[in-house]
Amino acid sequence: MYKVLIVSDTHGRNNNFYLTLQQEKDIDLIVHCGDVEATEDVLQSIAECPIKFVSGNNDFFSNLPRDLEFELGKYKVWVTHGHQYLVSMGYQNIKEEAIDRGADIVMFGHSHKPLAIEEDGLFLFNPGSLSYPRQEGRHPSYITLYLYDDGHISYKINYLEEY
Ligand SMILES: [Mn+2]
Repeated sequence: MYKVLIVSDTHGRNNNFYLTLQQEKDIDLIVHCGDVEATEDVLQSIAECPIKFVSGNNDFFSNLPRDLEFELGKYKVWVTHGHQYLVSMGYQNIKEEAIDRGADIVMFGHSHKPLAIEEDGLFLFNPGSLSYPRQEGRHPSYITLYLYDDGHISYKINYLEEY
């Protein structure tokens, strides 16, 4: 089994990322969907596995890539922050672009509201924000994604209860 932690929109406030790693063990890969605010070295120093980053709309002067594509088992993953696809208004634009790119999974952030759905053969994952959640209840959120040996995946939106 391969475990992926998806986080986003930490905005330089990294305590909840630390708390997340306290409660999630055996992570193989972390994906950060942007708005890192120049603390990628701090985040990487806390983690014991590689972190893939993309830049967000608040990552001024950042050298992080705007988009990333990689393979996760049989799945093609596309990661982007999401502001260029107006994800705060809905996920139709980013869904269409993901399908055009031939992606099986799109990971994004920006809205600070978690989402994990499968539609028309595409998985859409937005972990929400660990620092400034905006969904009802406003608990910091992240997604855990598991790739099993038989090739299928499962996923879950998780919330920090104490932070
Ligand atoms: Mn943000």
